[in-house]
Amino acid sequence: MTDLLAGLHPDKIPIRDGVVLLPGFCDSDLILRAAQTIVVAAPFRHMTTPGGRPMSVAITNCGTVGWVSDAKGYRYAPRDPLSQRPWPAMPDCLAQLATDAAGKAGFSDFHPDSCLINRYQPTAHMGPHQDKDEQSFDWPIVSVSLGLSALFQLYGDTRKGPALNIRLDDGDVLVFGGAARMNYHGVRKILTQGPAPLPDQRLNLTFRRALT
Ligand code: MD3
Ligand code: FE
Repeated sequence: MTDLLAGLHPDKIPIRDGVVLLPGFCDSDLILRAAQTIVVAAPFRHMTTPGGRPMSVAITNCGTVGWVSDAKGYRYAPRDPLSQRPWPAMPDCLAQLATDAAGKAGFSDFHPDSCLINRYQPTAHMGPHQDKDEQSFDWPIVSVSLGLSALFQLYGDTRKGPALNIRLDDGDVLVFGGAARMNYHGVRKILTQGPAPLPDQRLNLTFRRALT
């Protein structure tokens, strides 16, 4: 420990088996610039759930495949359904960030092939769910938070029972793998107090290995 106050600002917080929070791990200005180039090529859109309702969260993707939802269900697809073009490539700096964060959390050799970008306006939320559209659950998921803070909820193997509440702030990275990979989780609320580089929205980037 380099100084007496370092313990008050840990750079790695174990949350539970398989879940590690890396507070302020990323430079949000750099990630934001990379995200903006993606959004120019593949704009945010509100996808429709298989049940026919628009999601309150708007999304886009980069990488070899991107997560999509429509009347046919949830899946990863190689092309943007809006443009019929391949999703923008994942910038090397983003792939590197995900590999580095996973490594710091104890998951070596993570090489994402997909990044889902979620945009939350202050009234948006994401109900409790599992991420199970990937071909293998052996890889972790790396989540990067930018802009407004969120109240994130982590459940266990069911969406019943108590949730762990975690506030995710700008620049925070959360890594999920191993025993927690199939945990239910959701975004309860966007927190509009406090300064943020993005004053009126939250972006969340989740790096995934969708294909084997
Ligand atoms: C826990 N996104 O896109 S990221 C999602 O903040 C999603 O936008 C939320 O859940 C967001 O699917 C939460 C944190 C996260 C991502 C994947 C997980 C938590 C997870 C997979 C398993 C367990
Ligand atoms: Fe999820």
